[in-house]
Amino acid sequence: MNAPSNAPFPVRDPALAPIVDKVLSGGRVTFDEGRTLYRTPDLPALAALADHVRREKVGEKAYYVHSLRLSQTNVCYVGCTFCGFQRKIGEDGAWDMDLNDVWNYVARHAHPDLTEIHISSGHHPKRGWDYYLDLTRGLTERGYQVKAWTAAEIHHFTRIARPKGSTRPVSYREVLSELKEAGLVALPGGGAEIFAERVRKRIAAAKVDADGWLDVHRTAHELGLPTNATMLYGHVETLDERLDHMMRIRAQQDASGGFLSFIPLAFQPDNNQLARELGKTEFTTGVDDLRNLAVARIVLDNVPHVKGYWIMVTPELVQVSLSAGVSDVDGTIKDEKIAHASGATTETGMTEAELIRLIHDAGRTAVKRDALYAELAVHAPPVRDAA
Ligand code: V47
Repeated sequence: MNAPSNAPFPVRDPALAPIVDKVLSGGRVTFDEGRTLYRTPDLPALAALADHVRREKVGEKAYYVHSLRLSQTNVCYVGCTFCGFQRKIGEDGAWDMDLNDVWNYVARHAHPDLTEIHISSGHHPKRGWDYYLDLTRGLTERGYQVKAWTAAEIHHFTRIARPKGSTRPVSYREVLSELKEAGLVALPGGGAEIFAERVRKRIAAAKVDADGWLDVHRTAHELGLPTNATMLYGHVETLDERLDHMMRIRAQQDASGGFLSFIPLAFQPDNNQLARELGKTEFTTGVDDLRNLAVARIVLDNVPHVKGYWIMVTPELVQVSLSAGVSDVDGTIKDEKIAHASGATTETGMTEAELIRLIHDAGRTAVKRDALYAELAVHAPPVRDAA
């Protein structure tokens, strides 16, 4: 039995029907309505609603970028319990590239279509501020768009950017301005984890707190640097804490407007302390992944894109999620290390042809973008023969 609703798709859950009608008429969901989205048994209607919101925003386009992931070090002093990537200096498996190592690495992965270098690495306790500026500048000079430095790293930089002998704290604004001057074009969304203090204390106690994370992004937006936002889910957080996380991002976006995309990150449960503490060996389920992406698309009505991160939830799930709110499939990535250090079972990269096929088989137009969503090439899906 369908519940009464004006939707152009069936809605069976009577609790969902008024929310569907509200969203279809342009309304914004409240926290309580978000709870209903997370709990409804009517997953097809939830996905159809998210799909409607996606279509209103981007039409039939699904975006990807030709990218390279650079993890120049896995040395990190922060000690987040969910992370299997981190090593201490001198520990087995630790690495730390100097600038020449980085230039050689990038030259090894060079490709005529490579546009974005996304840096994702550790907080090295010894590297000085100039190293990060030189790294950003050097990659920019080689013709790449640098999307780099999470809010947690920006927070770390305010400590190391202080001139010797100075006691004056360096601000987020100063650090970000210098990086922008060196060529930085955007910030990735990492380090957000879950904002709720209860969870943060357990999984990322020594990382920048929620207010600091949001403050860095606000400052970046004010300086004209767009950013992304992530949410790490599938560990100890409650559904209310996921919603609280999204609501804070939505409020920040209302205020400063520079988020380009939201990326839910599914907890990878291998080789990390949190998985051991929880006795967890299973990945998030497809329904949880899909529901989470759909809820994000509906709740985050002011964020242009929801990204399906195929590295963590599989290309197959991301392909299906293109009909449940997702408008971006990230990119070729090439050499992902963080998720794979915690047991990700996917490849560490995909070719552009594979990404285009994934998008086309979902019936969408594949749009190659740069780091700032400028459109570089449009690949319409091939016409299927009727037989
Ligand atoms: O901040 C670490 C997460 C993030 C695990 O901005 C884990 O376009 C799951 O931020 N299980 C880094 N997640 C990756 C990241 C990202 C990814 C894709 C796109 C963008 C973007 C940003 O990875 C970290 C942390 O939240 N992470 N360990 C784990 N075991």
